[in-house]
Amino acid sequence: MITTLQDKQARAGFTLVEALIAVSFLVVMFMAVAQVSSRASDAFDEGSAEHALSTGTHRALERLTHALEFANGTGNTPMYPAENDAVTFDTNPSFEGGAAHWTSVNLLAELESEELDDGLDNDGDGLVDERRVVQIENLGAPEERRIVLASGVAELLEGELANLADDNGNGLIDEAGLSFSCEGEVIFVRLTCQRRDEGGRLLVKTAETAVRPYN
Ligand SMILES: [Ca+2]
Ligand SMILES: [Ca+2]
Ligand SMILES: [Ca+2]
Ligand SMILES: [Ca+2]
Repeated sequence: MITTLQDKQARAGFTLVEALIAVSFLVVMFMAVAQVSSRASDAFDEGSAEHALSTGTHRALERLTHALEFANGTGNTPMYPAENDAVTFDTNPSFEGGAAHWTSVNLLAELESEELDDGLDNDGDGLVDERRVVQIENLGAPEERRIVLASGVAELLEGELANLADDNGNGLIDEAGLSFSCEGEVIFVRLTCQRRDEGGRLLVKTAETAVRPYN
């Protein structure tokens, strides 16, 4: 078979077109893969931020519950206001020297260290006037101990506005992001925590539990 110069040129031209198509196809494929994996990693970031928030909120509530379980009514008078954002009680007596020594415990929410109660995000974490939950043992004594149980705690419980009305329909008016209430010997604890995900979206998690102290 005789191949003319024209044929050779045509074949070479066709090969070049093929190569261009193949390269374009590869570029498109690569971009599609990159986009999918970027979307997947966004979803993963979002999912892991939500998971961390949920885990942190439940863990904090568990630790609050655990502290309250050992609250003792036979030490100093326990203070369980009907509705409040803080509780104080005595726990863990030691009997050194024959007399009972109690550990006083305060459970409360306070502003995070760089945050002011001014409607602004002072510490630049994307949350406004956020609190942290602290367990303070022996407040004011030399052996005072502070344990942070949760951070990013909302000023008000989820769904609540500061308007003297019960916006979230739980029977409490303008309750705080950490809220306690009592019914008989049962203490109800509610907690709303927040954080921003990688994309800046506000994530909110609320958990609630009830506890009856042993004593
Ligand atoms: Ca803040
Ligand atoms: Ca602030
Ligand atoms: Ca309410
Ligand atoms: Ca309200």
